[in-house]
Amino acid sequence: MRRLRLLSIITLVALLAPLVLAGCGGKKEEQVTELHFFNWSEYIDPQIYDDFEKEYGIHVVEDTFASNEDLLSKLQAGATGYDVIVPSDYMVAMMIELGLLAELDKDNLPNISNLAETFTNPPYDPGLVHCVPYMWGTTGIGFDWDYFDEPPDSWSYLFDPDVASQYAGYYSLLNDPTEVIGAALIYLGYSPNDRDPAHIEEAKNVIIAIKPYVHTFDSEQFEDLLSSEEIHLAHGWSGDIFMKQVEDESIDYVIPKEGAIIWADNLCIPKSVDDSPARKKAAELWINYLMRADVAGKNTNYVWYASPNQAAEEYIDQEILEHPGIYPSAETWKRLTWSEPLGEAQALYDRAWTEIKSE
Ligand code: N2P
Repeated sequence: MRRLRLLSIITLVALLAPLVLAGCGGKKEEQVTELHFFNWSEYIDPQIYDDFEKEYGIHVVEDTFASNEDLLSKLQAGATGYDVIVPSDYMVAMMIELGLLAELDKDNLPNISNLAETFTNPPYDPGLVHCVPYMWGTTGIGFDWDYFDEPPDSWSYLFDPDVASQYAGYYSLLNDPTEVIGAALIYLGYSPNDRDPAHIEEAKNVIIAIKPYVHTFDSEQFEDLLSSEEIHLAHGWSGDIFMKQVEDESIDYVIPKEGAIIWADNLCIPKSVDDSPARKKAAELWINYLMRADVAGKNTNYVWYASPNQAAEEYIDQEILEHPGIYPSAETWKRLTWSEPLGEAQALYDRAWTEIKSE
């Protein structure tokens, strides 16, 4: 009997304690100890996760996606577990239109003042209402000098059957509809944002014709495949190749003479996070941390992608700041094109991609 009374007192105390405590300190916010970051693969210095956790007690869990279209379909399928995502420019515009992004509270992002002027008002998110730029780069051709006397500086290496057949089985294309169809359009002399159904059809047929020569469609390991000499050419992203070059000097990267796509990836918070003020705050804390000058500098030194963060420059290695493959010259800039949201034509690209992949 006495035991029973003691037990019920203990239960009562256990039940009431949180209420009493909450009452004392006003309404206590739920403590966030874990954050889910949905990023491209190999796109952050992992040390930054440890540093952030040490400083703020929040553990960042990383999950990776391989393309903007992948990221979009996960969100559209109802994924609500991600606190911070990293879409590229054109995808930011699409996501804003679809109502998938939360608005940022600038009061929680003082480090936004570190950004270079040119990145503070991008056309895909004027005034940085939803996102802040993370890194930028270009999409070109990675290659292994052991197999070339001259850099393979033309898309014909990948898309002209006469040339591409010489590399049959030894090259990869990104597993990315916007990049692959965009590159084929550039090869054909069109814009990577071309909306003419006949041109998109033409690009699709070019890709289907060379598909037998493609070793693999890959966006996450192409630099490793180059290094292991499984492939000699890779349609790929600048920084991934340069990062690999550090350990394998025979690997290099070239922006094709016909032109290429330039892109900027952005840190954004999915709309669903608005339901939890504590999670939203933690997400903003993480974004603000990534914009801290020393952190952004350290990150660029690791991933070899250009930083939109002006204040970070004093922390970025000179070798990177002066690298023409990372910060292209004015001359090269003229050949670069940003991807745009395609509106109605998006369906044509989607259909073309499905046909390419199922051929
Ligand atoms: C990093 C991939 C860069 C993202 N591995 C291309 N938008």
